[in-house]
Amino acid sequence: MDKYKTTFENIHIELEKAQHVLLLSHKSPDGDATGSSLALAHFLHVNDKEFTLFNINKPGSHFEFMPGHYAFKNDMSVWDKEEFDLLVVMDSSNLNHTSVDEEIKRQKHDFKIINIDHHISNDEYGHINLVVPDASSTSEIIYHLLDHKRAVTKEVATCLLTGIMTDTGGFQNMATTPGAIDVSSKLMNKGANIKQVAKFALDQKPVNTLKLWGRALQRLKINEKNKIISTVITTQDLEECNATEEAMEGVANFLNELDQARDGVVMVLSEREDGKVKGSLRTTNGLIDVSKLAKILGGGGHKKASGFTIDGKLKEGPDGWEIV
Ligand SMILES: [Mn+2]
Repeated sequence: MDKYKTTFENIHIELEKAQHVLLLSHKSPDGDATGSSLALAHFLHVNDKEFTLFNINKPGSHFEFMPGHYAFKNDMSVWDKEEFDLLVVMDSSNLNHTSVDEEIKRQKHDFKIINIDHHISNDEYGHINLVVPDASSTSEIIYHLLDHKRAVTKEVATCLLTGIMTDTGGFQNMATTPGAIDVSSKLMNKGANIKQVAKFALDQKPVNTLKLWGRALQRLKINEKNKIISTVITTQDLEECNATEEAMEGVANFLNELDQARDGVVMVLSEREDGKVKGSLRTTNGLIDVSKLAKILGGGGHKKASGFTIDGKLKEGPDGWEIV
């Protein structure tokens, strides 16, 4: 992380200068988006900085163990009421993923953007870009940024450990690097509550989520020839299971663990409420780079985990499911 020291310094200078910071992360925030933005919120709070912690969707109830979670706002009036001069966007490879890119464009006053992320496909949309594709998670990057000021408290540590543990699938997927383990051990030394993280962020699945997963598993298709395992989730499923979009997130990772998925590609197509279909791609095959496939379809991500979004709806026809 040594080569990022100047960037850390520049970010701290901007944070210090700012009058009002707006903290933002991608919609349907996962453990990493929630944990990294909450950690920075704790840091600003301790330093008596005025800030607003915003996400278009409030984090799921299984993240409520994270200290300060109640500070999240999803009330759109924030965008008319508050005049921020610094926007920090975390875990979002482009501004589009925040679902408030239009609001950002609409702002008439001057503000700077700091972009902190670990996705290789990051657009570098910030005035300052701290993009570290080798990092397991944005939370791992935030650890180094805050440790630069010796500012990792117990509260911060629990939030950041959540981000690392969820993005590495409990230290099991390809993102599990020595760096991720090293930072996690330091976070435990700072008092991070690993038991809570494991219980609430990893193990506990709301019944609504399990119902939704049940539908996805029922529709599982294995193409032996092309080694593609796929399934679909519709907005009707979401409604009938009373589940949120975030509940869909773990399905692709779960399928990627299956023995049948070894060396193949996992694809989960999920219909979104905004008339789009999201595709999640996973592979454990060292020779396959699914981010290339995602890029062709207008998306991006990592070599082993990527995604894309296309306009359309999912429809079941005589030959199976298709995007129409
Ligand atoms: Mn992440």
